[in-house]
Amino acid sequence: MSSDSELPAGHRSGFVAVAGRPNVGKSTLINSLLGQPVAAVSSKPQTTRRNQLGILTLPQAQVVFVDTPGIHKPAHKLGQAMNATAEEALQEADLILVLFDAGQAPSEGDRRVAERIQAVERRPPVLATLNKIDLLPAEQLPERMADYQPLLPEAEWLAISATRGDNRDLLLQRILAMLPEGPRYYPEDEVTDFYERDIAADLLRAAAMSLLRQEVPHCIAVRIDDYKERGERGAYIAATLFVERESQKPIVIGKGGAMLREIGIMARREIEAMSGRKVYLDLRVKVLPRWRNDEKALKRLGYRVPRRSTQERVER
Ligand SMILES: Nc1nc2c(ncn2[C@@H]2O[C@H](COP(=O)(O)OP(=O)(O)OP(=O)(O)O)[C@@H](O)[C@H]2O)c(=O)[nH]1
Ligand SMILES: [Mg+2]
Repeated sequence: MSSDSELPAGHRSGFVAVAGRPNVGKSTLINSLLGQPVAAVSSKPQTTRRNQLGILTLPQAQVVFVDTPGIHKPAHKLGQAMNATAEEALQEADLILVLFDAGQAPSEGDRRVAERIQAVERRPPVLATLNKIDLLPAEQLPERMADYQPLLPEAEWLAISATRGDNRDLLLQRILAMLPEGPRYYPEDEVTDFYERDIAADLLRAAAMSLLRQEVPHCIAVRIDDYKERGERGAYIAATLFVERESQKPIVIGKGGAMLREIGIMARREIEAMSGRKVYLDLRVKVLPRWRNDEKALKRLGYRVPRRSTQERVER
């Protein structure tokens, strides 16, 4: 790591909580700003379940993005834990970067997010973005923006597309301008605080979530059982996909194992892109009854179970 004495005068840094309701593109945006995939993305809401850092080190600044679970109305203890985690990131941020979906009019869920942000004590600056503008005819953008702006009237607003890259540089410029002066918190070659096996678990779950339907995607949890380096042959990863009910097991496995094979192929591709080496995946499926409402199971799976006071606040 560079010592602070080597940093240019006026070096800026800070934690940027990336927030919004599920599926607005938070993880996609962080991957795009970092220029490499560290956060799992899927087409289904509630893909991100824990806060994950994405660290961007530039000559003049270090931006520590905090990817957060989408804030939503929780239906079980896992949902409560996810909301509490996201809110914790808001409380600790130097800057809040909030995303909304330009493809849709403001919803109850967006209002909930705006309320949570406005409730933050000693609130840091807020940069609000209308993401996915590629989904909207350009002439409709001003009107859509005008519909969203009242949600956070004090925020600075910007229209972007995380997938197409619209206003990516402008967004980064604004983030840098809104961060305080400060040191490098992390070594310059560190891109995330997750170990490779944690990212692999999330990429595997995201692959399963992408391919499965209805409630099944949300009932999946992944445990990495073994992660071995095998030199030239790449990594050997054994993992268990947990479901909540016996009836979900054949859905995840598919006819003659077809679905599990498809999940494996998709996950392997993503894990190889993330880790830069060949990967062999060995998957199995098990039932962990109603794990999303089981505090012990949640803790064992690495989810932080909120304190009671936080739970009550989230449930209201
Ligand atoms: N068309 C379009 N799709 C996007 C854009 N950004 C993200 N997406 C898609 O939106 C879906 C959700 O993206 P994620 O990055 O997983 O969203 P998220 O906000 O992290 O979602 P949660 O983790 O569930 O809270 C994926 O299918 C992305 O490809 C965008 O700018 N345009
Ligand atoms: Mg996400």
